[in-house]
Amino acid sequence: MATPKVLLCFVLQLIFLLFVLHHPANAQGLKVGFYENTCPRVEHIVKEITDQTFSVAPTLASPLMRMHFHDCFVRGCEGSVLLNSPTNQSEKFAIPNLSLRGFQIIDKIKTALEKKCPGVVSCADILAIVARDAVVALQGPSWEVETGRRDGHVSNITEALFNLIPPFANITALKSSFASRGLSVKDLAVLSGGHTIGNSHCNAFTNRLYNFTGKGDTDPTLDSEYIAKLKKKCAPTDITTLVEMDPGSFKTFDVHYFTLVSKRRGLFQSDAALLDDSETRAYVLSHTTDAGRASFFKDFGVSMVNMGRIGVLTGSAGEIRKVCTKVN
Ligand code: HEM
Ligand SMILES: *[C@@H]1O[C@H](CO)[C@@H](O)[C@H](O)[C@H]1NC(C)=O
Ligand SMILES: *[C@@H]1O[C@H](CO)[C@@H](O)[C@H](O)[C@H]1NC(C)=O
Ligand SMILES: *[C@@H]1O[C@H](CO)[C@@H](O)[C@H](O)[C@H]1NC(C)=O
Ligand SMILES: *[C@@H]1O[C@H](CO)[C@@H](O)[C@H](O)[C@H]1NC(C)=O
Ligand SMILES: CC(=O)N[C@H]1CO[C@H](CO)[C@@H](O)[C@@H]1O
Repeated sequence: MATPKVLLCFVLQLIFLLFVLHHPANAQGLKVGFYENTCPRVEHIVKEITDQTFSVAPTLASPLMRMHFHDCFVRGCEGSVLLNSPTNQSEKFAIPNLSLRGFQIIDKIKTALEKKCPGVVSCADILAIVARDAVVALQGPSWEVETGRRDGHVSNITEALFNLIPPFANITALKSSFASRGLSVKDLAVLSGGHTIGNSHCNAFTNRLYNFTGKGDTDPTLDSEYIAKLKKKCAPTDITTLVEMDPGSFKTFDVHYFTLVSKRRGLFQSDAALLDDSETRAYVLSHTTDAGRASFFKDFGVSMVNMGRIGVLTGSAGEIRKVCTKVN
């Protein structure tokens, strides 16, 4: 009598264990498949909308990917970048945010999810899933996105100004900014590769072209032919023109960013700075051709997951917003 019961119990325990080990929660309480029971179709629903969006507006993929980065680097990945403020004092009004676009897509996804599984999926998780879908849409790698983040209550323009890394950051500042968020030097090199897609406004780099040290000079670390090309696109005070960060393949997620940096054609000082540290330099130099593609793709997924763990709210912290632009 007891034997089959004991056996059954054992088998159930084994199944449970295998299940838990398959997608274990990490130290922060996130895990792949967090909505398995509460909103099993979440990733399908997101993908339907992102596919549809990127097919008609492919240029939205890069800013939507960047949105997750901005979210995570200010207060952690808890959706603060999405909040509106009646007095324009939330993060999205900080100067570095000027160019974030695609907020309406996040709202559209949230509306669709609220219909299917009301009050379940956080806005912070939507950003993490969309970032992955955006990279996939541009022929980049895919990775399993950890979910289980909850949304924060606060968004503060001053914090965004202090926490977002400026394009003129040097290697010391970049490394310490990443380290303070639990990210490694390798994560810095790998995630900088995100600049293989998208555009930048001229004003993020015109100092390098016209008045680098206040003497009307140029940045000696930027290739002089490239400077001449960029000057044709950007006048000294231009704050509206967009320039492809990886000219020729800004719509394709590839290793070409590392080729550019190695040729001293990284657009920002923060890109060029990767050559100033032995570890980041080695990473750049070993990923300059398609031979480095598979390794970069694998690393990128790992580093995006690492980034997605910064300062998350889990368990009973925070809330699940009903509308991503405002707290409940
Ligand atoms: C390491 C420090 C970083 C700095 C200083 C930096 C800075 C910038 C700047 C100044 C722009 C141009 C914004 C504009 O003028 O429109 C930009 C664009 C972009 N960044 Fe970064 N970034 C950094 C890291 C990252 C990371 C970690 C990611 C994601 C993994 C990322 C993804 C992007 C993308 C996709 C764009 C293009 C956005 C678009 O097309 O609208 N960046 N970044
Ligand atoms: C907030 O910014 C928008 C433009 O983004 C502007 O139309 C509006 O007047 C601003 N509101 C306040 C209170 O400054
Ligand atoms: C925003 O953050 C700054 C700097 O941490 C702080 O001084 C300020 O009080 C905050 N503002 C609000 C409205 O919480
Ligand atoms: C790097 O930037 C930081 C902060 O802007 C500055 O304090 C530091 O002196 C710079 N380091 C080097 C080596 O230029
Ligand atoms: C270059 O910068 C210096 C110092 O900030 C400033 O005095 C000068 O007017 C600038 N020159 C140009 C051409 O903008
Ligand atoms: C200061 C400023 O103009 N901030 C912008 C930040 O981004 C949002 C969304 O695109 C704009 O509406 C704000 O105007």
